[in-house]
Amino acid sequence: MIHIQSLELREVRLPLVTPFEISSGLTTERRILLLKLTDANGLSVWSECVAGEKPNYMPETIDSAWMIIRSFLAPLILNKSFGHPSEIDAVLNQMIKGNRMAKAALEMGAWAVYAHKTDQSLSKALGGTQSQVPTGISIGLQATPQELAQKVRESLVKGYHKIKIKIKPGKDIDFVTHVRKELGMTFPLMVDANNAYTVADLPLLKKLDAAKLMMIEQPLAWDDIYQHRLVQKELKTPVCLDESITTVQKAEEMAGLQSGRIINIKPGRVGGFSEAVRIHDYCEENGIPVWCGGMLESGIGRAYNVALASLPNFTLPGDISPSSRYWKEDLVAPAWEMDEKGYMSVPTHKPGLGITVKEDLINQLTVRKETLTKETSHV
Ligand code: OSB
Ligand code: MG
Repeated sequence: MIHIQSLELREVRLPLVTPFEISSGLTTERRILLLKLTDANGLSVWSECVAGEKPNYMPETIDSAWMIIRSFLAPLILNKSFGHPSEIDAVLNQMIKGNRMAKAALEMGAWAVYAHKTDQSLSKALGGTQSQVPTGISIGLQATPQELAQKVRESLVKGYHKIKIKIKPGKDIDFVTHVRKELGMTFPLMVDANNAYTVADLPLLKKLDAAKLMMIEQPLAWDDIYQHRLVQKELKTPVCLDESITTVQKAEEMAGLQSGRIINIKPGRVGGFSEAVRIHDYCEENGIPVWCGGMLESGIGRAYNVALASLPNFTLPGDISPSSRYWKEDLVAPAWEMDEKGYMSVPTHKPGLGITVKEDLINQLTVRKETLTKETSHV
């Protein structure tokens, strides 16, 4: 049984080792919302909300998520009893529309509480079958094709199983062509546009076929499915949807309209693990490969992604990179690492997240804090 008695919200600031630029903005320091869920027996777990500082990827932000959790979501969960974490998302979705990143932070935290209480790893609780997952790297926009090729070269040497590069108009075909010319046509390379294009760019997008990419991620609008159909019809390269897939119904729309052939599942984007697993299962039944995306998470959010990525239909390498790719010092011990073959092990033999959260470091980095209990809930 899950019975959350208090919820602590924290904002921590963590500077990225390397600034990360996508088509809609640059991030140099993450403002991260962490939750600490404490149950009736005093068991505490940490979870992470993936919402960024600005609404440039999706509409939510760390500040909107904080408000939604405090005012609307926490009162639906606090001091209520749930038999299983899979019961939680229906309650949240019935009462509150959208705001899936805010919901996910709570829902995934409840799964971790459940995993701890039942003395199993989060991976096991979710139905994970893989004891290690291949790593992948997402490389932000670079100033020149030469600099990009250098970053890709270094990543290949480190052993990443998939290289994803960000593109936008003016930094696309020349950059991708240069990388292929310098480093070869066969290593696993893909691009992510974060909706920087429209259907008017179809002739340009078609030129990317020559680069033999694994996929092109979210070329069109963040909430579009229909127009991606026009792109997929014209391209040999598989289209992968990220932003557009917020529910399993959206995955069904994608498949039905043939708007894409691959899905990037981020549990934070879809409202948590229950929805993420529904998308995973639907894709598995329909022969659609999936991979686990990232949102520049700290080691806490990474634990949740790694657990999800251990499910059987995560057949493509995710945007799952070691702690050192993002942070000088991560919030967890041990830090997430990749082995010399480019794999990350899933902590399948430890209960819950399988890593220790550095509370002292979190305390030092905290710039904002709020504790919610039944008494502080006014809805
Ligand atoms: O589109 O996948 C994306 C980071 C922030 C917002 C959106 C995206 C990304 C990434 C980073 O690509 C992946 C990672 O966490 O390494
Ligand atoms: Mg993406």
